[in-house]
Amino acid sequence: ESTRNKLIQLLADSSEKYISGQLLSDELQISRSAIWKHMKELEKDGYQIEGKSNKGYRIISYPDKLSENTIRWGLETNWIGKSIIHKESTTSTQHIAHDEARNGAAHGTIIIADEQTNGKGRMNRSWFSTKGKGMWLSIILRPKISPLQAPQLTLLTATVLADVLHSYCNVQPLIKWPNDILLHDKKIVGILTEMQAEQDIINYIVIGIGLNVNQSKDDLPEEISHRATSLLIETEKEHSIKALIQEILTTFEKSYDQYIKNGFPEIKQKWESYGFKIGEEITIKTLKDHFRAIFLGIEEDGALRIKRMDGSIEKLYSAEIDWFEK
Ligand code: BTX
Repeated sequence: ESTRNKLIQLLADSSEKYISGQLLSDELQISRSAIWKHMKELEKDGYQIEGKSNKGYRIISYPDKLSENTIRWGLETNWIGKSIIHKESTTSTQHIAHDEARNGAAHGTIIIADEQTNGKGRMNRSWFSTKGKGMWLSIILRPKISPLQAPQLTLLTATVLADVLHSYCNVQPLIKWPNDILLHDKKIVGILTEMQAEQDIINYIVIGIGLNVNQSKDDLPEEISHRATSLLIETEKEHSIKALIQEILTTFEKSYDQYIKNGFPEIKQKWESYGFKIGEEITIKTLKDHFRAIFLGIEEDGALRIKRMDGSIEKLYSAEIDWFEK
């Protein structure tokens, strides 16, 4: 397994150029016929490899299957996804991310799984993560911002997903405060932000993103099928999860760097351009209250801005919103 990964890494590093069998055999300390056998194995896994007797080997194309190498290949970022952990199956990428972050994982480390058996939503809810049909991703961040600003990163993440869905998949997403992305009123993305902080410093933040990609209607569990959707359902075609991950990471890095440089105003503006039900009457649920109000948008710090029926304006930091009469 590790020889194989080193081999792929060497081929990936030399990119378009051929790398000789002799060089590979020296680097990996295995025979040239062992190299040849590895190449055959890679081809079985969907790698397209060209071998020329006087030049050596090169990768022509990667399989669509997710792995550390296939995600890294073609990912042009400066700091995000420089370290990638991929699991075929796991309880939750959030669990792995917390373990890794506690053990010092770098800013920008990502954890990705084909399947989660215990995917987490907010407030102990669960997140259905069908095998191979969606993007189940966690990003470890170590931002030098105050813990009070952390919710801004959730809003930022929502704008990144909305941007990618809009420009890359040609759909019209809306963001439901604070962090659900909807297509035709149905949830396609969920975002879960978890933080480890002390007073004024953030140790780390883990942002979990679940994006439904290639589920058919039948793949969605009954209990969510009326409120959930996927890219396949919306666009009637399959999408490459690997390409989506790369697009999302690239867009995330740009947006994050801008946010660190320029602060929240640009994110706020973008968020509001996608904001669902802005200017309309919604139902608001807080821990101790349940009422109707007008949704005005978000505040400079990312809080929810509402107008009560008596005309008073309020800022809310944690609330659930809905738009049905209950
Ligand atoms: P949330 O609490 O806003 O949403 C959870 C609710 O959404 C569930 O109670 C259910 O009604 C509905 N739901 C569950 N699964 C799906 C789905 N696949 N599509 C649409 N609706 C669904 C949102 O929490 C945060 C979700 C984050 C998921 C990512 S995946 C990678 C990372 N690892 C992990 O365990 N969680 C995050």
